[in-house]
Amino acid sequence: MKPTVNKISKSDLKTSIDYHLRCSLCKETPTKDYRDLFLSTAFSLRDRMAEKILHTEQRYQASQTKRVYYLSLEFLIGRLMGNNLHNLGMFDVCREFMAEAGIDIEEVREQENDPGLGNGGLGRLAACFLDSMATLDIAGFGYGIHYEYGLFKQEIDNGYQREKPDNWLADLNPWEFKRTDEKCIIPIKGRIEHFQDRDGEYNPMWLDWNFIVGIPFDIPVVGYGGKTVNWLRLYGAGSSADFDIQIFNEGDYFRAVEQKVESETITKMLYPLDTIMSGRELRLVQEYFLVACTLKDIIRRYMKNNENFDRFPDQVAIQMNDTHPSLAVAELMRLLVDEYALPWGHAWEITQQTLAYTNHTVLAEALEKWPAALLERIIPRHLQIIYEINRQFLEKIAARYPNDVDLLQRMSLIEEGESKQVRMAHLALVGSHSVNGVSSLHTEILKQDNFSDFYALWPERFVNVTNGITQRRWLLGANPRLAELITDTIGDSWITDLSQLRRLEPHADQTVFMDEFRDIKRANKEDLSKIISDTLWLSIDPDSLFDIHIKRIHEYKRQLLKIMHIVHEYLQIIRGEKTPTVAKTFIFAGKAAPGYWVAKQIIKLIHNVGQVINQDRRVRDALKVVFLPDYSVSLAEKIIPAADLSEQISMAGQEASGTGNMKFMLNGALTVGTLDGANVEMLEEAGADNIFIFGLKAEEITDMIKKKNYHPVEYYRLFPEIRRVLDAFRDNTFCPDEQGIFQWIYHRMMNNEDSYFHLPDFSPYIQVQDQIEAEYLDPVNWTKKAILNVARSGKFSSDRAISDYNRLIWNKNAQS
Ligand code: 26V
Repeated sequence: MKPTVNKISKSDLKTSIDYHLRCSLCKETPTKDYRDLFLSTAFSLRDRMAEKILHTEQRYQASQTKRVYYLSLEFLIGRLMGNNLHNLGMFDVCREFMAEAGIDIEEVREQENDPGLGNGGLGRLAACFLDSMATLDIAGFGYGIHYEYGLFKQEIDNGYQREKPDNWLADLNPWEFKRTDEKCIIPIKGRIEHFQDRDGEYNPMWLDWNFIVGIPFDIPVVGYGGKTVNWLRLYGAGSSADFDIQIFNEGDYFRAVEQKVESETITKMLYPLDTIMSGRELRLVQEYFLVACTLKDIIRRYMKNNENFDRFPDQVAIQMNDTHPSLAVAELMRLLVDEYALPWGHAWEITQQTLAYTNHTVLAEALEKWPAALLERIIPRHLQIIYEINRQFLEKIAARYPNDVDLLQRMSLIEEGESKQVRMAHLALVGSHSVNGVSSLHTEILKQDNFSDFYALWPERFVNVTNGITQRRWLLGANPRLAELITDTIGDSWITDLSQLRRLEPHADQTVFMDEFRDIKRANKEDLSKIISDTLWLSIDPDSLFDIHIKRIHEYKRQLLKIMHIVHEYLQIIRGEKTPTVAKTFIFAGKAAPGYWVAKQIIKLIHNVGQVINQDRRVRDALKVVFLPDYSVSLAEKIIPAADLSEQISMAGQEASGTGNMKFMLNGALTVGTLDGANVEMLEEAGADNIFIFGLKAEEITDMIKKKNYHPVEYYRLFPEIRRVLDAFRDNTFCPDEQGIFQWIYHRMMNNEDSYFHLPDFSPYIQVQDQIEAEYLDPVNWTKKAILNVARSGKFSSDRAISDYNRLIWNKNAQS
């Protein structure tokens, strides 16, 4: 599909940009001010997208298309200018227009804030899915929160992470439409009055509630080719002017202002993934607020064409991105039963048929539970509904498996204990017709382990949809050199059908193609070296092997294993045990949750190891360690195209899928990884010769945990290379001026505490790294493998993932 629909001439674009410079920004034309140019270009694109939103809507209306609503507390959309230009088919025209005025479009793109409305993989996945739904012409819409402050900005001070607020809206956001006319009112708090209706049926009333106002902000989402423009609707919280006036009239000025401030606080900031969320009342309110605003909006739209709810599941699919929006189960039931007076059973059928749930993690500490007492205070009616859902559910279980009290306790939506807790995953599972994991390994683990009782009950509900990424952002946008080479070689159909990349395979051993491919990688590495030298004043050799570990800092992702390997290499070289054959640059980036002590220590460790190694003349030409601060989507776009080696070394069984792994593969890096998440499928696609797999498998680890036969101390005794690295942490080798700060690592291992299995995987990791070094010495062989990785990455397009959702979940009962 070629983006011909939108052909725009340079002079039309100029007219539009000039118009916005003068009329929207009140600035003189022409201008060389990058910020003004960014804003006026964005406004020009928004004009076009607004028109297309209306056309798209007319089409959806005419065909009565089923609509998909993707509910997520996070959308990590990244900068939009480049992506919108590409998808509208206007990138080249815009670049030329700017070039003629002596302006580099990249400088203009740099002006855009990168909205950090997500923590990591889950939020970025949601953004890739929006791009794919629009490109596939699916009526799919994102619903999320208009946080005033995104994820904190990371600064580094003496190697320590410092968090700074991310006030991304301080400047104008040119993409969004604020739709005050579509604001909604959401009830909260209050009490339940236990009434009976005329027939003597229980009919509770939710009374004396306060209310919050939800104000939608719509951001257009344009599909490639520009035919379809959907939108992402983000709700900001405000208070009602009418309500304020009432209190004002009562003469209580301060209470009126307090009420306003309290409401607006709800969407102030995104919560960073932290250890315990259940104490954070405001987070629960955010989850409820999103769900309540969204369902009101969905039903309002549905009711335009319908008189009752009979067609609701045929017209509406709601995907819950993890359990964060799982209160949708209770809220939809409340709306149907309390507000639209449907019988419970009918409402329940509709709810189940409409909702679907995606699980994104097996980490126990990440499974959401909320204290029942908190729910009772914030949303008393919902707690009642959850209890009723649970009562009916457990009744069925008891009938089917009599006398199994244990099972009832395990499956209950309520965890009994000192204080009752609501298990949100169980609520989502029971209230949906589908639950999916995000890679085949992850889905298997859900079936066999976390949700095995539910799998035994409803095997047909469990589906796998392996994650994917959009090639429009992660290749066409992020790696223009490689994109051009590919298009010159096989045409541009890969932009909307990534499986076409297979046609590169015959070129994988053709000298001319290989040389060009290698030159591109080298040019990308030069670009990244420049960024590193500009931000860190560190000079990097673009011919060194770029070995890259970028993602959230978490123990299960094992940045510590990577650092142990670096320390091992360093010690080997300075002790004369190894003559380095390949110069290596180790690049890290990632944020640690503000309350996660170990993760923050790991950042400090990376910096200190870097400081020692980068200053040591003995390894000057062999090793460099770099930590790029403030990881973000736009930084990832610059780092990934420059990678030779992609580190995906999580403890097996812990990384649900990973999506960074796919981005590296698509950009011609080789992967070193454990058999975890989607790495398993990357191995299947790439072939064992083209990926470096090492380490324990998920079931081996489970087995060791079950048998309690893993003792880190034994590894310390048995393996000199482990001993040496751990002793270096104990002996302050990397903190001569800050004595003792890394001893916790040594002590943990000596205490037999290594929950993430660093030590059993250490020797295999070193071995595979030695193999990698040897293979990198043969550039022809390496380049061939890199090309094969690109050629075989087609499965990992989010277009494939969205087609899977569409077929297996959103249209399960449809004929197509
Ligand atoms: C949540 C929490 C909460 C508190 C403690 C620490 C912690 C650590 C991780 C999480 C994960 C939240 C869900 C999530 O982001 N999962 C990621 O989803 C991606 C998209 O499916 C997937 O590729 C990643 O493997 C998965 O970690």
